[in-house]
Amino acid sequence: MDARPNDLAAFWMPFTANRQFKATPRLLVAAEGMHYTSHDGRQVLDGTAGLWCVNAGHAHPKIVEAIQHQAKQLDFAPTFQMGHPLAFELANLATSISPQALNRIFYTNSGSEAVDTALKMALAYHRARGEGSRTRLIGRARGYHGVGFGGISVGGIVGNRKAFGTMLGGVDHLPHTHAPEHQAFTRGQPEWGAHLADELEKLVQLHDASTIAAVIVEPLAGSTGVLVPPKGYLEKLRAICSKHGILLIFDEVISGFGRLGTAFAADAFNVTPDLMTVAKGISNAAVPMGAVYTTQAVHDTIVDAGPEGAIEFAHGYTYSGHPLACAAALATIRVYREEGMFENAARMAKPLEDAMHALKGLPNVIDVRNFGLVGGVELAPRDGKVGARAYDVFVRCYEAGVLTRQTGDTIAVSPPLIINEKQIEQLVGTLADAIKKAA
Ligand code: PXG
Repeated sequence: MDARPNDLAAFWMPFTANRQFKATPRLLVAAEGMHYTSHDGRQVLDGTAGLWCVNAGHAHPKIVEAIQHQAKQLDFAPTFQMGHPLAFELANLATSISPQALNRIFYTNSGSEAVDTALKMALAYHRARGEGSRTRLIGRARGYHGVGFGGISVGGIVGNRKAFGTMLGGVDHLPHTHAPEHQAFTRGQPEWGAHLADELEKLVQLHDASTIAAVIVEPLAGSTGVLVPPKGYLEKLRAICSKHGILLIFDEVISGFGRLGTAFAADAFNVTPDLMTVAKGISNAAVPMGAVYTTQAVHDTIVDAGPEGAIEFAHGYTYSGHPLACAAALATIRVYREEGMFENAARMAKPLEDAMHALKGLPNVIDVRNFGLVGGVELAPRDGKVGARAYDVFVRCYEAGVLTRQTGDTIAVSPPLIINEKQIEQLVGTLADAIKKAA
């Protein structure tokens, strides 16, 4: 076999500046707890939980053991017209920590698949109710819902859309809620912006409720640079959706599983959607997994509408409920519970908030945003080049032993939920130094 470890050409890397990366690669070779080991043997503090997903910390022994055991016991079993016990056991456990109304769960392998599944459920639900005219889907500017055609259609990040044609038809968008002139340096939820939910009423007036199936939003938008929902905004969206028979989908791929100091953003903001997409933290990213939670009403409407013996929802993936993913997720949720990780996230939210807001006043810092165990610091772009300064900060942090995440001109931090105060100091202290050096 011709394995060429020093030749980086064949791997076409996702969401990466391939030429730039391959000129100066950064490789991670091991991980444990709060730290990665880099290929040059350095310990790197994981300030991003991988990609917002390793919420329990790396290589937790109970999760590792569960996967090892399962690989030996039952490597794969179909879930189409067949089943295996762990898939049902996980569904029971996963719905025991979700908002009470969301007591049914459908498995996928990623957040992108969860989003496309939820959008299809919304269409199938209305059709089963005899309202097949409800086909329109509403997303939001700056929304990120993965990279499937459904997800990029309702998504609102131009760079993820412009190269890929005309998208799904019949999609419209709400405006985003980011307004630095009213909100800059807010701790937690901004006071300003709830009225932006009224834009949904305008879309209803434009299209008529009888044509609208669902609204999808991230309760807290992550990828677009940490946008915290204004006070009252999600409540208003909920009320308008309910008034017009529109399903509300929360995309909790990032906000789910403790990220905000509660099991879900729905708990943190006290607003319950009709469907909720998750991934990442459900299995601590140890084996890929995503899912859609729904209300019993959505489930029963679709399932009860099918004739006896017929497949009710013509959708699913070979690996929906993969045994290894189920084993990882079961162990993960138990670990979250047994070790009080959501509670630790809630305790660490304030120290992280204080540390992040102390960045105010450093060169080029134009905003700091935070909620739960998520922080974002936005920098003025360098020489009109979007992202160049933040990329510089990201690289400097990495070289100084801290992994952060750059999105546009924002540096986001979202550490594993097991972080302690000293590690928060190191994370944000390193970030502060890098911001000064990148001035
Ligand atoms: N919805 C949301 C809200 C997400 O954040 C997805 C869907 C798609 O999930 P998959 O598993 O298909 O990637 C995501 C993914 C970042 C970053 O640093 C965020 C994501 C993925 C990679 C990087 O902002 N979110």
